[in-house]
Amino acid sequence: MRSFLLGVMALFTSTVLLAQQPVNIIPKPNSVEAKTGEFVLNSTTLISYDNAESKRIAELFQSYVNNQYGINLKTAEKKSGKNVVRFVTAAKGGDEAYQLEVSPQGIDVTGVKAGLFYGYQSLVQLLPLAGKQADLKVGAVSIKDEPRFGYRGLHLDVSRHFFPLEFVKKYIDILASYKLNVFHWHLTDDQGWRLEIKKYPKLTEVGGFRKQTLIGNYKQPGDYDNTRYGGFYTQAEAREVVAYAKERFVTVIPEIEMPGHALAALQAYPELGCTGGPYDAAQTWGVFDEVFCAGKDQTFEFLQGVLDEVIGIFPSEYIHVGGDECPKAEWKKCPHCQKRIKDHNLKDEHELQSYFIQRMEKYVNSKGRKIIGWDEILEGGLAPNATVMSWRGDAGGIAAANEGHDVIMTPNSYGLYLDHKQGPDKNREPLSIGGYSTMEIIYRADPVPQKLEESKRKYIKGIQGNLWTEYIETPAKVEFMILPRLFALSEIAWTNPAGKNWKEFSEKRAAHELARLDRTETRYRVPEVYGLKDTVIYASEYTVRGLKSSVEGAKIYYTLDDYDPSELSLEFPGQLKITVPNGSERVFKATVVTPSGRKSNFVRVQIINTKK
Ligand code: TNX
Repeated sequence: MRSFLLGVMALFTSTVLLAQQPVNIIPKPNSVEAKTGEFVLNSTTLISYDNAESKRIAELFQSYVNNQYGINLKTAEKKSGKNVVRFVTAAKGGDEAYQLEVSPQGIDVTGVKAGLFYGYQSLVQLLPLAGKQADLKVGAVSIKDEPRFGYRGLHLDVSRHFFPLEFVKKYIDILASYKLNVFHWHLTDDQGWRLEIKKYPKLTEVGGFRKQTLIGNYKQPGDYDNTRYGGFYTQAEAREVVAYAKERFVTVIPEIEMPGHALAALQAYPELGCTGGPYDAAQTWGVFDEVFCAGKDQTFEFLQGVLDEVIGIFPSEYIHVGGDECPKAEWKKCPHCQKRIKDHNLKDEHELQSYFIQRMEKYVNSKGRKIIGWDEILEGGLAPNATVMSWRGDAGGIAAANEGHDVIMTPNSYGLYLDHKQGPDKNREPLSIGGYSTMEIIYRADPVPQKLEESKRKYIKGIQGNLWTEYIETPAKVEFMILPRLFALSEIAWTNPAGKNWKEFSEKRAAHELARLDRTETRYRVPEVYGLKDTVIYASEYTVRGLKSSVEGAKIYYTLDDYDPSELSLEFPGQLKITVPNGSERVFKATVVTPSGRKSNFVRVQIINTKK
């Protein structure tokens, strides 16, 4: 009896002590087997590598553990035995695949190239939340992982607002930590040309600056700040970004806009426009009639000269040539453009736009590269080898795939416009362009449209989030706009949709990852409390329950007086019964406050008792 009891007790303690620990990784790995037990990493643990490639990743891990926990680990070559974190270069599928084995004896991260780096990214997410601690416990687990899509991108517009080089690097760090592998750098637009071109120095000297900038939301006539604004990256800096990204397995795709969104270039070289100018770089947002002249050969010579240098700086397979939002008004009036239409038997200005892009495509192809463009490049006939970025919904992507062209899905309708506001009420959000996109909208989107015929689905190469910065002036606001929506984006890019579960994603893994971010300087938007939406209820009594905080370790506070709740308010007790006298109403507002003191927007429930 005694031994039986002891046996039961032993079993009990072992299941308690050896319970499986949650595997909080974003994006969710494609195969996870949680095991019992844990590995304890402390100052006696060794990090091992087997060649120069794994040594670099091993050292990344070493400095991460040092920075986050103040634990200084030693590295060594080909170490076997217990208490070792091993980075092993061995192919486990494609270049992006990895395997991560955590057992009480040690940790093995296996993969080649990007795969090994992604294994490292998964491992650091499994470490406990940062802070000084002697023992870092990592639950035993066996992970086999590889991405659903080969193209997982994030875009940044540095024309509307300019961001310092150091921040561009941080942006790349952020996207790489969620296993994205493309940084689409939107370098030119109406409001500023941001890349040094040696052959055309005025592009940045003149085109890099605008006279002033619109204040607040777009309206006509607007209010302006009366302050010259601008900046640009030298070629040396751009190369630095390319090299920095490469170390993180991120490809930088540069975008040079043509034939529209060209005012900054025209400010510098007015002879490239239909009328010859003068032109001013735009001081407000939108679409402008003044575009590159499609009739003058000079325009093509210029753009080829630009692309020669761009191709020299950026080794990416793709060069983005824009192609979006090009009004045809000027071309209709321009004798050069009309002559071009006649000489080439083009039907209209749409075919002229297609002529423009196809001519540039030939040039880019002759240099061994491919073009990618926004979905307007479909109009008037698609350039033969072009890849299409579908942004105005998914129709452009579907049309391109049906024609056998590769497609990157980035539609605003899938929530992938990260400049859109993150809550339904604009008065609770910072200034933005409008629209509406949340982590949930993105999470629920599937990049492969159901409407697309099975045999054409292979043309969908991946997805991308776009961050247009008309209304985003600071690095802090960039971070606020991408986080945490990037979590959902990375997950639909990486993880097969079979096991999708919004509740598990949002309340467990995203909440945990936000708690990690909460301990850093990086800004993010605290999602509203889960389990409640703005509502009006007609009743004499209402019980609020089932609320969940959106950040692990955060608290929920509430008010009943219609003031905005904060950490100064009452803490939500888990369940709250509200009674409303006849002919009265009560307003319940709840907000999430994180351990570092960041606050979500409130959610508001109005309870009205209409009885007399
Ligand atoms: C459309 S997306 C644009 C950009 C704007 C953006 C604002 C695309 C190809 N063109 O020029 O910044 O909307 O959301």
